[in-house]
Amino acid sequence: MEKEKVLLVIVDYKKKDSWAAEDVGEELAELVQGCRGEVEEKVFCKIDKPTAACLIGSGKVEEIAQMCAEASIDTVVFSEDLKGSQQRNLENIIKVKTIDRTQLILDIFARHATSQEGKMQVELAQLQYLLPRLVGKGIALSRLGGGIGTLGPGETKLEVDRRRIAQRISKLKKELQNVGENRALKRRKRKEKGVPMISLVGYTNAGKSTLLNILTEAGQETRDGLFTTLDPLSRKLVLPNNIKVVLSDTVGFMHKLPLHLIEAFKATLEEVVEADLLLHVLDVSHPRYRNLYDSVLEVLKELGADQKPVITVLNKIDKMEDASWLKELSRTFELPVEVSAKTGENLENCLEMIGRKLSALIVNVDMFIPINRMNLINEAHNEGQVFFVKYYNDLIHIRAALPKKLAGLLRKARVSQKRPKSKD
Ligand SMILES: Nc1nc2c(ncn2[C@@H]2O[C@H](COP(=O)(O)OP(=O)(O)OP(=O)(O)O)[C@@H](O)[C@H]2O)c(=O)[nH]1
Ligand SMILES: [Mg+2]
Repeated sequence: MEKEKVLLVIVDYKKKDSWAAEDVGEELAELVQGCRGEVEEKVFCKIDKPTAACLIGSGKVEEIAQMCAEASIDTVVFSEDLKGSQQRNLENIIKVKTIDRTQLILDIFARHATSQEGKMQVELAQLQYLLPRLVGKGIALSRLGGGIGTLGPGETKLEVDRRRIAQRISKLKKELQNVGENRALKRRKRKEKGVPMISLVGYTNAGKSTLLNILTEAGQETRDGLFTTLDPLSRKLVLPNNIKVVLSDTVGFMHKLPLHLIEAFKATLEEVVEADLLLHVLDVSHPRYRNLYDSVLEVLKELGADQKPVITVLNKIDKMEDASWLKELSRTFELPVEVSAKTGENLENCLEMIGRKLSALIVNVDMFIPINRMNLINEAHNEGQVFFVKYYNDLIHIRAALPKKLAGLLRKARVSQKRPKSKD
């Protein structure tokens, strides 16, 4: 299939954004590539205030219309959200399909959703984006003939009226709540036993899934592109100091991540909110690493997870020609550790840091428990690290590193008896 030719309109509200307009443009171009489009032109528009009709001034719109005609552009993408009326007005003048950044991101999510839950979350975000834009007539999205920004939950659904969309939204919310409750139940069980939970967070494409794979052989898909992972995946991992933890990968963050998406992915992102420790994976080889870092902090704040203990994993150091400035740089991050998830460089150090950070949640036990409490030994194998078990007539001797809560249960069951005499 031939790539769609795209013209980007980068709207630059003077001083409103911490990102430079060029950087916004560059990331927008990456998003377009993620939708298999080709950026042909970039137009920068510095404005003070948005206009009601077209967001940008009418002179600029005419200019864009002309450029589109000359370069046979298929799609215009705005860096800022457009209202339904603005989108219609722009299309009337430019005569080319015009979408905004949020639609582009939703499109990539729609392309990458594979699980039932992922698909429902994306559909919910799409419909919530669509609903306020349907005011009045009810827009026929099929008019645009498909392609970037129109990849939706299916034409039949998109052609229904506002009321039916609202019904679909509440049905999706209910279904997602059910899935979310299931996940919450599993999480609660793990929590009850006190197994430490670690969440990988970070900008999209930072290397979170690559790190999960190298540490746990999870086999998670990794790719050079945006929003590869949409579904959370958890794996057990034993740290060098014998602490058993659960490590979870999840959806990547982005600068100004649309609120619809954060809301729709709430159940998925609960993993982050409930984690004992966050591993903030940052691609330090990226020219705008500091912006990426700050954007992730903003999303964490949005989620109410900005006060959690965190280790900053400065990733992709193998890509850096001169790593000497890294030492200097790393001081500016919370608990930094430099690694390469690709080559495995310095991962032991990273694991040790995690172990130290979590050691308060784990205790070592060396005790005897009655033989009828064998269930505790099973739990110890599942949730902790067992170094030694020996069975006697009516007692079991166990030495292990266990989550605090489980250790507490063992302590309650323990017998103060001295080690029974054995023949060996
Ligand atoms: N050179 C180098 N490349 C890496 C490293 N870690 C990850 N990558 C590459 O970076 C790209 C993105 O990696 P992923 O693990 O998919 O990134 P992610 O953070 O899971 O991304 P999303 O799922 O989109 O949020 C892939 O092409 C990886 O091979 C690293 O340490 N060095
Ligand atoms: Mg990933």
